[in-house]
Amino acid sequence: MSVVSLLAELTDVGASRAGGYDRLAWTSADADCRTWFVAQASSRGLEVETDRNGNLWAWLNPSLPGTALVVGSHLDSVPRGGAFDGPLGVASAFAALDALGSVSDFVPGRPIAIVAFSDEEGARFGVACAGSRLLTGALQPDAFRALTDVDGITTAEAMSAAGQSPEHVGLDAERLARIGEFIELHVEQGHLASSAGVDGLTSDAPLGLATQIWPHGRWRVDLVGQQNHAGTTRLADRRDPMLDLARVILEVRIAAKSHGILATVGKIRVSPGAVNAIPGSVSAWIDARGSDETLVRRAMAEIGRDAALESWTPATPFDPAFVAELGTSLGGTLPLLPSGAGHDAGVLALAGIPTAMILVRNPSGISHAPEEYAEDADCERGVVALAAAIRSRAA
Ligand code: HGY
Ligand code: MN
Ligand code: MN
Repeated sequence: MSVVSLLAELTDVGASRAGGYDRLAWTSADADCRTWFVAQASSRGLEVETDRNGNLWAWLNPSLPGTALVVGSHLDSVPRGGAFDGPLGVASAFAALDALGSVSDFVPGRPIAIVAFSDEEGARFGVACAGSRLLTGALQPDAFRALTDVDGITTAEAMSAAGQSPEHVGLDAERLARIGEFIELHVEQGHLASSAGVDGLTSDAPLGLATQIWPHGRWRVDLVGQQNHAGTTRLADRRDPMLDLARVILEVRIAAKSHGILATVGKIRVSPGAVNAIPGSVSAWIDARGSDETLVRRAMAEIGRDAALESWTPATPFDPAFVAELGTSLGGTLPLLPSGAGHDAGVLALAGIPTAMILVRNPSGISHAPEEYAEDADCERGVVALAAAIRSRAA
């Protein structure tokens, strides 16, 4: 089945009326994505399982000796996310196995698994790559179970409601030991490369290999005022945290510019959130990233405000030898790019697993938005490359 057809099967899953996709972790849309994964895996005779952390696995020849080659990505999205961030990697994995299955001389010499990591975006509970971080022990069970969404629902309650026990989340050393290498195909996100002085993907070079993931973190700032009536409280008597929020948002942009990093206030929560009440409190979340960890830390120190760090990803280089080997097996011409976006591949790399990412050109330069896009022909090229990568690593 082509990757374009596989993606088309997800067109209506979690489609937002406002455009894009709402496939947040442990919601009904997430469940529908999981149903799609199981159906694709089962129809290919792959052995399907959900691990203790909610990650989905589809195994080809699991009883073969040796460690597995794992390919895949994630299926969840940010609110109003794009169609490709995550699903392109999972759909391409199924399409690549289909392509190899039709090649008579492809006989896997090791187990192969397709994975869909759970809650990569951290859009509902705030911590990115929750499924892969639990798997590798980078996220502790208690810290995970304490996370809540905007309605105060805990991860444990959301998982239980979705039929997945949260009881045994955490490091899965036995499963980790089975993973020999991981290759994640992913849609290119932004033209960061060009700003980093590296040519981004172009129509002449629609595929690339990631060299690293830039350090990035998420901070929360809580601002407290005095809730009061909007129509009866004199200006002089107000303690309005919204004014403070306005200053924080400006300070974030100024600090980002002066330190040469990227920083965003993309999420706020206002209490009580009534048009006729001065807020009593406001929470804001800052996403800050950059090529240099020191610059990110310095910028955040400049903003101050007791910003509480909620999620941190250190600078994550991919194993250069593994990336080089993969590049050679793919013809030796793919451009090498840094990734400003975080990925499960980064979590596995930090756990010591040889990991690489195949990036597929996104001419829109937009991601985490409905306009995110990859051309059919480039998606097909990605499958050809992934199939070649699997063949070179698993034959
Ligand atoms: O936020 C990120 O960089 C990724 O898309 N989770
Ligand atoms: Mn992604
Ligand atoms: Mn994403």
